[in-house]
Amino acid sequence: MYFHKDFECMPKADITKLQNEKLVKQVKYVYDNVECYRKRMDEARIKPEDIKGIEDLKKLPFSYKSDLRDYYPYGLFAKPLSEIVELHASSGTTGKRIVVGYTKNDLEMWADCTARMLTAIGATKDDIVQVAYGYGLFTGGFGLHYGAEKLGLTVIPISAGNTERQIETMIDFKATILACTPSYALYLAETAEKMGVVDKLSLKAGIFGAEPWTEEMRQQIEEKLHIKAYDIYGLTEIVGPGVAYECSEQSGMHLNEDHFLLEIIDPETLEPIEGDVKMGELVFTTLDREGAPLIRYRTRDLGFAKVGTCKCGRTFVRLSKPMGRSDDMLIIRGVNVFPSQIEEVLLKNPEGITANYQIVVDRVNNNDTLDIFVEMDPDLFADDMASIERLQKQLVDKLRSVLGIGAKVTLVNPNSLARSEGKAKRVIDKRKLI
Ligand code: DLL
Repeated sequence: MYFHKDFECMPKADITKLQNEKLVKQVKYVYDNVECYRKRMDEARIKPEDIKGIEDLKKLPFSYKSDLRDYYPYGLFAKPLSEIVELHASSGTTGKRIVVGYTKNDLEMWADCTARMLTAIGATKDDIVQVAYGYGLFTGGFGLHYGAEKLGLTVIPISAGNTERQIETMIDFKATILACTPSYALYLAETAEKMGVVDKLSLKAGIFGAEPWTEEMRQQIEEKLHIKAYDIYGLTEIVGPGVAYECSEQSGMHLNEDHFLLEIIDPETLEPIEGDVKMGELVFTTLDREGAPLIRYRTRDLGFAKVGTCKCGRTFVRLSKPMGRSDDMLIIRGVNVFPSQIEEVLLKNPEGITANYQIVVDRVNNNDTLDIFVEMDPDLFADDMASIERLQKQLVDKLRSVLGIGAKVTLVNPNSLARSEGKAKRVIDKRKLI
């Protein structure tokens, strides 16, 4: 099932042609309407006429999250506020928040993107979607909502939080699709188990994203909620959810290439990475955004792209699960460590532990320390101390072989770590506080 078959299954050559045409227009549009871009292009001695297509893209300067902060709140908008009909914002984990504005056309395009995403997982107007992403300035709630509405699904706009109530609602209203962060999906599953009502749910699928999650976490969610769990990717700066999404083949996330132009670069050399074997930083250019267009926006997300037609018939490039962010990478005793590597080890060894964990990095006597707290499941908790210690040691050994450095693992009591209703806070780096 497709929402816009003509675009989603467009031959590659036609997509490129369309991107070339849109890029030329978009570059002229931002040059004429956004002072920051005009200045940067003038400094680089580039005129809009120099950009004739994708092959000229690398002549253009990059843009960064710091630009959105420096020009906060409206400095990068290309339309007057009278034409901006909605604002969204993201606080991010560090620094000042950023604001993005949508015109009426931007909202239409966004709804199309999330409608494509829902269609790709097999949603129809007979489905009932419980949107448990936060509504508000965060893009998750409204983004899902607009697409679901466009497709004619029945929307339960419940937003995040009030977990037991969420489950009652899911049961009473017979929700068939759950939309929330993967960590909240696990929390919901855990709560439904505790309430003893998992078999009363009508869910068949979940559409999860907004934070990194591993295949192991996917498996746990699928097993606990008896659903198929789909990954979706997006970011506030580009449009929110609807940038890329899995189809029923689950072989990467289709990027809406007619709206968003992707480059993958080496974050060190800034050179493009060709092929689909190397990991690189995702860089996007919005091809149609009117309110807050972005050219060569460096996301800091690291991933792969797969070119070629998917078994589902879609021709759009497929993104891998983002492997982490270049700015989320922890450097511990000189070694690069991605939190996702730790999660993978923990969730591959689920015997005795749950998916609730926290990573704490600190510096003691000029030495970095890595502490990982993982909740035990109630069975192990009831077991003898020797079993707990044995498991702790096994995890330490496995982590050492994957990360190349030592970590201290502490198995803590069930339900002792904080739960999240939105994006989980897995890492506490105390070194930054010093
Ligand atoms: O999280 C938009 C969104 C809402 C996406 C709902 C999907 C579902 P931000 O708050 O600006 O926007 O955060 C964007 O989250 O740059 C990635 O680092 C991360 N991220 C988003 N989706 C995924 C995913 C929304 N599926 C930042 N896997 C992005 C891993 C993801 N990381």
